[in-house]
Amino acid sequence: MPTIQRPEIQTEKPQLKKPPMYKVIMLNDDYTPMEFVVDLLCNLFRKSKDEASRIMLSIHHQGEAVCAAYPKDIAESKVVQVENHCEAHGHPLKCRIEAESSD
Ligand code: TYC
Repeated sequence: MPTIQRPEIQTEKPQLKKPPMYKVIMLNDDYTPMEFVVDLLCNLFRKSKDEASRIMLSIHHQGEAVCAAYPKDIAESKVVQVENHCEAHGHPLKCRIEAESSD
């Protein structure tokens, strides 16, 4: 009788690595209207009006605040979208990205 080789069954879950995340940090300035920043946070970062107002005030008082974190390519494209939108409306608002600590 030939012996049948059973295929090996994988019992452990494959360890999929999460991509490194990058924070999008928005900076304060003296010119961009508060309402414009709140609308931007709602539309580009999908924040509720309450959360957007909280983040906007935090930027206004602390100088900067984290809006969200994404994989690097998405974070970079958010910065471009924010800055293009602001430039198109004549506002100087800037943002930058920063790698999230991995622990
Ligand atoms: N400081 C601005 C003002 O007083 C409001 C503001 C908030 C601007 C957040 C930029 O990222 C910003 N109109």
